[in-house]
This record gives sequence, structure tokens and C-alpha cells, in this order.
Amino acid sequence: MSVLSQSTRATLAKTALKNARSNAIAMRYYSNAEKTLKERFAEIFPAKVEEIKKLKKEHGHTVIDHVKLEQAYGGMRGIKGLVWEGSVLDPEEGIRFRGRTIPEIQKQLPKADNGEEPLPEALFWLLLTGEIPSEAQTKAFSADLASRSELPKHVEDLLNSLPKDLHPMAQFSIAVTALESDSKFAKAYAQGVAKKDYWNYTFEDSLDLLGKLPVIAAKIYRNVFKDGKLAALDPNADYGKNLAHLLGYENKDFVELMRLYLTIHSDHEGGNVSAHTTHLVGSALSSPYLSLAAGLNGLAGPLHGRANQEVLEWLFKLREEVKGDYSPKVIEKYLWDTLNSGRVVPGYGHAVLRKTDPRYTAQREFALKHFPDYELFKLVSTIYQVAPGVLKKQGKTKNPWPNVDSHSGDPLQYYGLTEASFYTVLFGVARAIGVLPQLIIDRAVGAPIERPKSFSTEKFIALVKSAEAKN
Ligand code: HAX
Repeated sequence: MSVLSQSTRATLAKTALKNARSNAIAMRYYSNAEKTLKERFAEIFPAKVEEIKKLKKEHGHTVIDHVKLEQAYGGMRGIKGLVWEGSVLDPEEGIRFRGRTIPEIQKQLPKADNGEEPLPEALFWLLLTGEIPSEAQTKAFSADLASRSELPKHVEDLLNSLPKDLHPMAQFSIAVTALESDSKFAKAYAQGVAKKDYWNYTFEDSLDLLGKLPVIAAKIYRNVFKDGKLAALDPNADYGKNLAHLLGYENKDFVELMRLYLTIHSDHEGGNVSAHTTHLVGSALSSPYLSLAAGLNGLAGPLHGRANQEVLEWLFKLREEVKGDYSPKVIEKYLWDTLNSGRVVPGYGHAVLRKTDPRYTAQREFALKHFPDYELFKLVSTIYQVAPGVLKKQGKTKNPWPNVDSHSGDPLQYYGLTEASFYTVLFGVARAIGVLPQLIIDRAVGAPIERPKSFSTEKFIALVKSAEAKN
């Protein structure tokens, strides 16, 4: 006999019916011959669960790391304590998505008709399954996401009611949090759904959320900086094209930029603030909406995603001060002035990377191809020549090379999206593509609630004394 009450069973049946309906909508976009993302994931993950079980059983006690006191006080840098399937970050080489570098991703992922840049929705597929989708699967997946784009009225009203001077990232996080009203996972959980089915509802929420993010981002942009009106989404367009269109930009090179931008900003393994926060909050079984909103709040910090806004503000100030003289000597002085006033050079340094960020390089190559003579690009390039030397000379940062944020603003400026305080929202849309696959995987493999151990300084002193006495 079922342990669920009659009313719970009735509500569960209703939710299942609603899910079946949205699945049916999604299925319309897929051809009969090709598997949907959900079907492929359902086929793949049981083997992953077994692999992890076997690994834990056979090697669960193998020591894989030693933790030093300085790591506890140093932001846990380098501690091997997180599982992240989609990507691994090498300090020298940069990110690999399921084993593939950014140039490989640019070559291998499906493109739009007449497009040259990778489609970010195809990357989502790759991050979740480890497989590159076919062109037909990618097209169907784009349409599936577009079919989920409608915002509940209360979220639209909420966005319209927010003060225009509230930072776009705060607006973004508020809207994503408010989507909780539609969480299929939260409803199913409340109705007692079995743990083995968590992934199914997390998957649906994640795709619903991904479908809505371009609309939320564009609504914020249009409300804060334009006339508040939003174009209709094209159900047959890809994700990047729809984002550009909703923002109000139709230039085909800007559309290409959006595809590249969303792809390279998506995933950067699990330890960065936005990814780790999404994963951590998700480990308490908060819905994808609440988990991603938490991650977005982390992305909004100036040492993380908001660095893209800081870079632009820093560049504008530089431009104002140097009055057209972009000589290396003048720029060097500006860099020293920044450092001597106790500030960081935004867009430089990284907690893991020790070389130029390949995401920087990908954007530099895009600029060289599309606008090599643009004044701001030339300035960014001169800073690239000068800043590493200055930072090395100062001798504080472990990585004097530019990161992704150092270059992401100038292409946007070139195409006329000049409102720098909006830039981190674009990063947030991209980050969702990177972190939601792991949330689905976490639920599929039954990942536990995250709970590392902390100590007070007194306790650490005692711990150190006892460890040193033993050596
Ligand atoms: N300019 C000046 N000083 C810098 C610096 C920079 N760009 N980068 C690091 N330093 C300083 C640190 O502030 C630190 O100084 P203190 O000892 O006085 O505290 C010292 O160098 C050692 O830091 P680190 O070990 O090299 O760097 P962390 O791992 O602690 O921090 C940061 C990594 C990215 C936060 C850091 O490099 C920084 O503040 N950079 C500028 C902001 C930025 O570009 N952030 C975006 C990073 C990429 C990202 O996450 N994008 O979303």
C-alpha cells in the first residue's frame, strides 16, 4: 500500500500530468530518430551512479590531498574537495569543457546556419552528457528552450515595479528567486516524490529557468536603459540570437558575439564563487531557482563577475585622465596610480589561472576579426602589453595575466551595448548554462548536503600544536 495520502497522490498525479504536457511540447521539436537531451541523460546517468559507487567503495579511503593551515585562512585555495563533472581548470592551460579546450569547442560544437561561433545551448548538452549534440538535436533543444520562455505575470510585474537605480544584478537575482513559484521540484518534493526522481524535476526546472533567463535579462535591460518594451521571442531562433533580439540588437556580428560570450562565460569548474554557491545551496535541495539566485548574488561581487563592469569603469576613467595619449608609458603610470592607491587592477589576476585566460584570448581573436581598429580594443591591447610587467614588478599577485573580464566589455561597447552595469547580467545568463548541468547531475547521483568542517582560531592553534608535536 502507498504511504502517501490520497490528496498527496492526487496532487502528484496533477504535477506529473503538467510535466507530461510540457514534455509533450518539448518532444514536438525533436525528430523521431534522435534522442532528446532528457532521454540521453536518463540513459547515461545510471552508469555514472555505478561508477561513483564503485570508486567510493574501492578507493574511498585513499588520501588525495593534505590541507595546510594557510589554505584554511587563504580561501581554501587548491583544496581538492569538490566534484564537478562539466569542466576542469588547469592553471597553465585554462578551462576544458568535458576535456575540450575553448578552441576545440569553437570548432566542434554545432553552429547556427551561416554562423561561425558555437551555440551555447549545445554546450549545455555537452556539459550535462559529455556528448556533442547533432545539429538536429541542437535545433530542437533551442526550440525547446524558447518554448519555456514565458514569464509568470507576477515576475513581470515585479520587474516593472523595481526602482531603475537598483543594480541590474540585484534585479536579476530577485526575478530568478521569484520564479520559485513555478518550481516543479519544490512542488514534487512537498508532495513526497522519491529521491531517485529528484533529477527529473530538477531537469525540468533547469530548462524552464534557462528558457526564461534571456527574457528576464532583456526585460531588466529594456526597463532600466531603454523604453521598457520587449520584442517577441522567435521560437525558431537559437538561444544567443534570441538574447540579442530581445535586448534590441539585430546586428549579425553582435548575435555571433552573444553566442561566443555565452559559451565561454558558462562554466569554470566548481570552486569559483558562483558555481560553488549554486552547488552548495542546491545541496540542501533548494530548487534550481533558489540555488541559481544564490550563485548570481555571488557573481555580483566585484572580485568575481562584476569585475567586467569594474574594468569598463576603470577604462573610462583612464580614458578621461590620459586624454587620448595611449602610450605604454602613460598607461604604466595609470596602473601604478591604481596600485598605489590600494586598489586592484580589475580584469587581471586569478585564483587558479597562472597564464592569460583563454577566454580572454577567444575575445581578443573575435575583436581582431571584427573590429581590429576600434579605439577601445587598441587601448585594451596596450594594457595587455604593459599590465603584466607592472603587476610582476609590484610582486603581490600570483597571476599578472588578464582574465575573462578584462576583455568582455569592449566588444559590447563596440556594438553599442554601452551600459556597463548590465554586463554582469549577461555573465549570469551564461553562468546558468554552466552550473545547472551540475545541479541536475548532483540530484541524479544523490549528492549529499555539503558541510565542510570549520574551526575557531583557538582550535586551529591547538590542532597545529598537536600536528607539529607529532612531526
Ligand atoms: N591587482 C592588484 N593586486 C592584485 C591583483 C590585481 N589584479 N590580483 C591579486 N592582487 C593582490 C591581492 O589583492 C592580494 O593582495 P593582499 O596580499 O594584499 O591581499 C595578492 O595580490 C595575492 O593575491 P592572489 O593570490 O594573486 O589572488 P587571489 O587568488 O587572492 O584573488 C582575484 C584572485 C581574481 C580576486 C584577484 O586577482 C583580483 O582581485 N583581481 C582583480 C579583480 C578581478 O579581475 N576579478 C575577476 C576574476 C575572474 C573572475 O572570477 N571573473 O568572474
